[in-house]
This record gives sequence, C-alpha cells and structure tokens, in this order.
Amino acid sequence: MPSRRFVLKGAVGAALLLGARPVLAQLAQAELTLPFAGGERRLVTYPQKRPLIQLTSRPPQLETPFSVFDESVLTPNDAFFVRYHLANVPLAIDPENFALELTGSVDTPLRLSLAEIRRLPAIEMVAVNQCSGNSRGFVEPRVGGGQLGHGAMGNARWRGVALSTLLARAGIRAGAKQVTFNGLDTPVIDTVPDFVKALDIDHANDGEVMLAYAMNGEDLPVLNGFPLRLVVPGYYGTYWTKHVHEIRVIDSVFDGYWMKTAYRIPDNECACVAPGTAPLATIPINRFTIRSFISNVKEGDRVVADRDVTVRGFAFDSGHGIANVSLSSDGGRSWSETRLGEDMGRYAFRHWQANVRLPAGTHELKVRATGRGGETQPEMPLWNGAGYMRNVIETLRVTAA
Ligand SMILES: Nc1nc2c(c(=O)[nH]1)N[C@H]1C(S)=C(S)[C@@H](COP(=O)(O)O)O[C@H]1N2
Ligand SMILES: [Mo]
Repeated sequence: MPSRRFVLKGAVGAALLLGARPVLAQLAQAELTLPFAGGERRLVTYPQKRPLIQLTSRPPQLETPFSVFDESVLTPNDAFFVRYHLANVPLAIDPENFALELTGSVDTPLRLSLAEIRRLPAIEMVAVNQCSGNSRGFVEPRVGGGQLGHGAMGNARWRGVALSTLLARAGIRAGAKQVTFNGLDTPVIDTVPDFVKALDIDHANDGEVMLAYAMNGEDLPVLNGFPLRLVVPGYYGTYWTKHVHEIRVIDSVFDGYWMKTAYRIPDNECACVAPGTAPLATIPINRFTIRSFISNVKEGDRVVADRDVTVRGFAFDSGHGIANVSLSSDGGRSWSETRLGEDMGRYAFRHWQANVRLPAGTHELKVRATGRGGETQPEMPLWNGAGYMRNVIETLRVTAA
C-alpha cells in the first residue's frame, strides 16, 4: 500500500534533482571514459541511485555502467538508467493525492487514486526498457543527440495494471484511434512542447501494455517514474511514459511534437539511409531491433591462452524471443552456438554462456543473436540521422597470453 509519503524536499533534494553543479561536483565519485571520442564522463549519485554515468544534469540523464549487466539478469533499481526531456522533473510526489485521469473518447471518464489502481487485477512481466538512442556514441559518421554508451537500457520485473483493464472500465467509444499519455514533468519554457506520446488503440488495448507501480518488487524509483509509469513491452523507451497522470482516448492520430516531429525513423525495412542523407518518408519509431552483448569481458582484456575461458552475456529482441546466440572468436570467420540461460519471458534479457580456448595472440570476439522471428544482427552498422536502433554485431578485442 502506498502509505508512505514520497517527497524529495529540502535544499539538497531539490538541488540534486535540478542538477545544481556545486552539489553534483561534490557527489562526483569518479570519472570514466566511454570508448568513443568525447566519451569522458563523471559518475554521480542521485537519490535512490548508486553512482551512475552522467549524460546531462538538467534534466538528470544517467546511464548504467556496463559492468552492472554482468551482475544479474534483472537490472537493479538503483542502477537503472534515467532519461528525461523536460527540465521540470517532479520533485515532490504525494501518493495519497496522486490521481490518474482517463478521459476523451470513452463512455465513463475515470479518475483513480493509487490505492484504487492497486486494488485492480495485477499483471507482472519481465521486460527490457531501452532508449531509442542507446549506443548512439558509437555511430559513425557521428550524429547529434545524447552520446550514449550501451547503458541506456535495463531489464526489470514490472508489476501493475493492464491498460486494457482501465480501458474496459471506461468503455472505448466507436471511432477511437489512439491513446495519449502525459506525465507530471513539464517544460521550463513554453516554446518546448510538453512530452506527450501516443499508441494506436489496438496496441494500447492488447493486454500487455501496462501501468506499472512496481519494479523488481519495490515502488518505482522516483527517477524511473514514481508512482506510475507505462510499460510498452518490446517498444523503445520513448513510449514508456513516467509519472503518467493523464491518459486520453482520441479519434485522430495524435500530432504532438514528440510523435509528429521527434522520434521518427526512415520508413523502410532497415530504418536506415546512406550516411549523411535524409529519408524520403518517416514513421514513428516502434519495436526494438535484436541485440546481443558480451558482459564479462571488456575491450582490451587479457585472458589466459590455451585454457577454457568462459564468455557470457545477454540478448534481447522486440518480443519474438531469442532463438540462439552465436559467438565468434576469430573475427566472424567461424561461429559456434552458445548455451542459453533461463527464459524469463519473450521481452526479457536472455543470458547466454560459452567456453572458448584462444591461442596466444590478439583475437576479435563477436556475438550475434537470432530471434524466433528469424531476424538477426547486421555485420555492418545501419545508419540513420538520429542514431536510433543500433544493433550491429558487437566486437571486442582481447589478448590471450
Ligand atoms: N514523463 C516522461 N516519461 C518519459 C520520458 C520523459 O522525458 N518524461 N522519457 C522517455 C524516454 S525517451 C525513455 S528512453 C524512458 C526512459 O526510462 P527511464 O528513465 O525509467 O530509464 O522514459 C520515457 N518516459
Ligand atoms: Mo529514449
């Protein structure tokens, strides 16, 4: 029960969330360099978070240090990445007075307290949240936007109410086309449009799109959307509205800035164009591409030659599920299948593991996932102007000695 008041207040709390420089400078724990030009970053601490990689301070944007992904298949709440667009992020949220409104093209508009939402039938699901621009810092030729490493993703167990449950209570009227979602954060200047996103009505009503109030068995961290966030399994994080308090059923295709202008991808099969060019037509970004990573070996690591070395990592896709993950230790000339770990559901990270024996010398390790829908990862990176949806086969160089 949301009995306890969650309020981040006082000079320190406010300064932390607003990212006042002197406070953050004090809290900078360490520095690190992401492996691309301009990759120098600080590790900073925010309320409910361990030290994370700072991308911006106003609004707070944090990425997860990659080593976290090797600790556990579920990304801990205190290490989960943080992404915001608008500088007015909610500092004080009172769960007693919070209300979710569902209005628009419905028979019965709803206004529900958190306690009422928690009394509705709950669903639970492990699903990956990933920012559209995850790994953008690796894109060549370089593109504008947050220069992220691979840490703008995370895998969590979400618990909440299916949006379809609320839509059924409200009663969707004939002619409904989309559903829009708005959170408590607001722009600081009125030339910046409010962050409102939309899903098609059938998608919103599919029984999997969820209003989550819990993450890995606890209340959502404030920076990850307390007290309620949308979970859109298999879809990029841009749709996962945090602090969601207004839901509207509409009879048109929503034309707000964050749907019509931002978060668009080339309207073709690869969502790509020749580097430096613009697409003829675009559509809203939607499902994840398939990806895989090695988590226990880093670029430049040394391993023991002529001995079994365990290599492990994880893969995920948009919800077909992972069919297999292959590993190459000779730069992609030969591949062998790895052993998959526990299946936590088709939207979750899937662990994999393999043993390799490397003769003395330098070797290129590559990992490639194939989904149950047949999709796999390209050898050469695909390019688009926003640096979205990166899913090239990742390569690491190690030295065996
Ligand atoms: N209210 C609100 N929700 C939001 C955003 C935002 O700016 N405001 N950003 C979205 C984007 S682009 C991403 S990638 C995810 C990130 O979720 P996280 O911060 O919990 O990791 O939140 C989404 N939900
Ligand atoms: Mo994002």
